[in-house]
Amino acid sequence: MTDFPPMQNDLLLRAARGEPVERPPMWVMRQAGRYLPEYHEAKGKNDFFAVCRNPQLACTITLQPVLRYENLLDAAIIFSDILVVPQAMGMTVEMLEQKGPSFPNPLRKPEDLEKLTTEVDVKKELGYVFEAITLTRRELKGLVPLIGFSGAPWTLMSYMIEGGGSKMFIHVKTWVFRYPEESKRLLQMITDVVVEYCAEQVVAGAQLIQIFDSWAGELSPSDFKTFSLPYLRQISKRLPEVIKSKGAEPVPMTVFAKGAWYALDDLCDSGYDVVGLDWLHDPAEAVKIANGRVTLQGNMDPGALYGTREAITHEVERMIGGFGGGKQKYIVNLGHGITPLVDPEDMRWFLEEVKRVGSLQEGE
Ligand code: 1CP
Repeated sequence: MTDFPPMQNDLLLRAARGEPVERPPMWVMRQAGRYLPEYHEAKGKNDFFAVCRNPQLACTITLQPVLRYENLLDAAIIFSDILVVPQAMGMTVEMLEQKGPSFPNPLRKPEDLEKLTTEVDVKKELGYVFEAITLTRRELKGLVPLIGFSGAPWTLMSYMIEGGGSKMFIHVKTWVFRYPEESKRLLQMITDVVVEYCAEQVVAGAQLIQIFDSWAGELSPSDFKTFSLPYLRQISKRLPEVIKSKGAEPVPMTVFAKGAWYALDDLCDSGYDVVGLDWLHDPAEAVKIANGRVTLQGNMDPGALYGTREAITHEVERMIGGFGGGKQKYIVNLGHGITPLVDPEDMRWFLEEVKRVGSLQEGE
């Protein structure tokens, strides 16, 4: 195991473990990325996945928001993408400028499963992610914890079958309703890779793992229980064991199942320490449902960052107030990733207001 510098700020880890904190920690999904001019500068003309595969560049971009918003952000998230897992399983994924990810040969028929690599050598295929994590953890010098992540099996399956982003999910729904058994076989193949991938991220230095189920909301409550939840549960159950078998210490785990508001109760019992919420949840309602079982993370509408300063302040007060002031079992975030064209100074205002409101004592 590598020795890393001691932590100067461990608010995120304490909140994730359910310990009381002076103020709620904050970070923002997709905080390293397209709204930052320094991201475009560092990326230059490089292909997106070439940047992911370059540990030095990935480290630089991961640090950008932490340095720009010094003393405001309480976590870094490693710069990478959820689609490196399908790549490791043998699929080609390209990132098209202005269009997003594209798979030239998506899985369209159950026979296509034979094209996937069966025994994925995660350390070999994704070694560049682990190198980037170790380098970034060192460069962070203990400033804030480093988050590792993976896509959830259902979300990754959707991309692998649709061949990119989707509005109607025609192809993956065809699988779910025509080939349910083959769908489960694919979900299991992805789950096995995700467990190994997340474990190696922790061995490399990741201090919390977040699983992004960005397309959870495309499933009915009943289908979520069949095609997503069992695999999310498998990950939370197996991951700590696999981490220990590699001689490392398990870390807190977060699940973010976007759109699956109906599943909050189940997610609170799914073995994760933290449950991420999108902005369709009313904070006070979510607190009631969670009833102290997990730490909640979220959930301001990312669109509020296009609003006035007054509007942002109002939303921050409403959010933190709804989560009961946030001194326990709460992590501030947006309800989904920060979107392009947000003014980085408006993001600063958001973070400053979170720090101010989150530091107020009861009655202030
Ligand atoms: O700070 C960070 O969070 C940056 C690291 C990061 C993360 C956590 C990136 C960089 N991508 C992700 C996760 C990711 N990627 C998710 C889960 C989170 C979410 O729901 O937003 C998803 C669904 C993807 C897939 C993806 N990659 C999309 C969405 C496409 C669609 O379906 O509409 C896109 C546009 C990308 C490209 C991408 N990934 C990351 C960045 C900075 C970019 C933009 C690339 C560029 O134009 O430079």
